[in-house]
Amino acid sequence: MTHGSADLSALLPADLPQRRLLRTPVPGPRSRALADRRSAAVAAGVASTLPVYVERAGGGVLVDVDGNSFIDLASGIAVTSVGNASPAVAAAVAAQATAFTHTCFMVAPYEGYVAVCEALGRLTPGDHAKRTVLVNSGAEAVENAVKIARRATGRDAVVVLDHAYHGRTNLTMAMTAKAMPYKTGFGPFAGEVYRVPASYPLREPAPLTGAEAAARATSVIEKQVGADRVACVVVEPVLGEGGFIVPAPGFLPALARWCAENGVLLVADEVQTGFARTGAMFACEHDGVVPDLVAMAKGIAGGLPLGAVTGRAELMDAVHAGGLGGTFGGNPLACAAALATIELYEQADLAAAARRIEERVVTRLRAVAVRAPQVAEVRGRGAMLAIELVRPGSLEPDAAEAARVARACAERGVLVLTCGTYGNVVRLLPPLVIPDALLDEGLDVLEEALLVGAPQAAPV
Ligand code: PLZ
Repeated sequence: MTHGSADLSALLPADLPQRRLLRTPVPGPRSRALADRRSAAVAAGVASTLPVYVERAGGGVLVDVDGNSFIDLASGIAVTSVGNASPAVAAAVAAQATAFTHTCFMVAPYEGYVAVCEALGRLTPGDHAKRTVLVNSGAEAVENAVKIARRATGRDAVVVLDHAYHGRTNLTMAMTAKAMPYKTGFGPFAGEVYRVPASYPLREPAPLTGAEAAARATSVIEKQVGADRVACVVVEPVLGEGGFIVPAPGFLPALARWCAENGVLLVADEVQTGFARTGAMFACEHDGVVPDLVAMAKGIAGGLPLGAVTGRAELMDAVHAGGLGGTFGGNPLACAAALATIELYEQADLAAAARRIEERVVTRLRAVAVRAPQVAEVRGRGAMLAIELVRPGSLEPDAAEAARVARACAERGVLVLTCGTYGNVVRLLPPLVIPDALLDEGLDVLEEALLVGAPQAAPV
């Protein structure tokens, strides 16, 4: 092992070459045929980033039905952090599938559910006594965190941040900031949800410390809602879909202090930031913040659907028996996958891998940014990294440029995603086990996409 890198190759499927390879134009003929079948069968409201159909995936590559092998800098939106088709996860799921696939934990319980709850109690921030409930998705985790917060405090109001994303169910749509595509035409939305300003350092009219940005938010709560009506403040420690926005230092601690002083619960939505993604097991750790409740999903189970809420025992247990649950919540296959996945995060120290990825990517992209006038900022934490694109010489968001860069990468065999309230952010979420050479090749392609065909600065 050399300094700054670690050999994680044992965690990759042995029979799948970790390489970029284009055999056909993107999309190839088989993918185009599937696209035709799709348009006659799949609801038009479900959109896909990549126009190809996947046949296999493993480690840091996706292989399509035409034999093209893409470098995966998306991880299925921060899910396959331990690598796609991780051998340890696949084996755990296969073993569980032959033992039993489902009983419903509310009908006939099993050890896997309990073991996942034990692990999450140990891994989430804070040494206090904790309890956990398992669900199926990120949105369901956030919904349950709000239910628990309301029941435990006896209060109704829920405070969320500008640029927040919390899901697509009715309550979580209300909590999500962006109308198109998430909310437009889907109302009316759940009530008692209040939005306050976030900390968005690039776009503040004047520089604001984290404490000042928190005071701006809490003053809106006090004036427009009333602190004593608020059950919880729900925050993404790094705003995800909103643009990978890292708040100014001190923002989250000041918000946490205000919550504690006012009997308001702090709920961390760690659905995207959790599980080693940002270089710590949970992103709140970077700010030394201990949330009352943590909502989790995505990276928890190596690609199987699982969500969770972990929180202070007295809050979680304020809910009456039978008040939490669901048919599939904590499905045995998902629990087996989660236990294998969590073991990988810990044993292979994938948080350290995320920090190495950050160093590698940020160094590289900051150098590119000097030559790419449309890059306003390179930011993020760990392996949750982004570049915000603007019209050169201004801060005017350039969504078309983000779409162009993502498309150019896809055509050259690299999958990157966009995000942001203004749609102008290109984000990178590589699997934490991605080989260095593959990551570097992906960055070569991204660099070329940024430098060739970009809009030029307007002449002065
Ligand atoms: N909270 C912070 O990032 C999911 C959304 C993809 P689910 N983000 C990806 C899309 O367009 O639907 C997310 C998140 C945060 C909650 C969620 C919701 O998680 O598992 O998609 O319900």
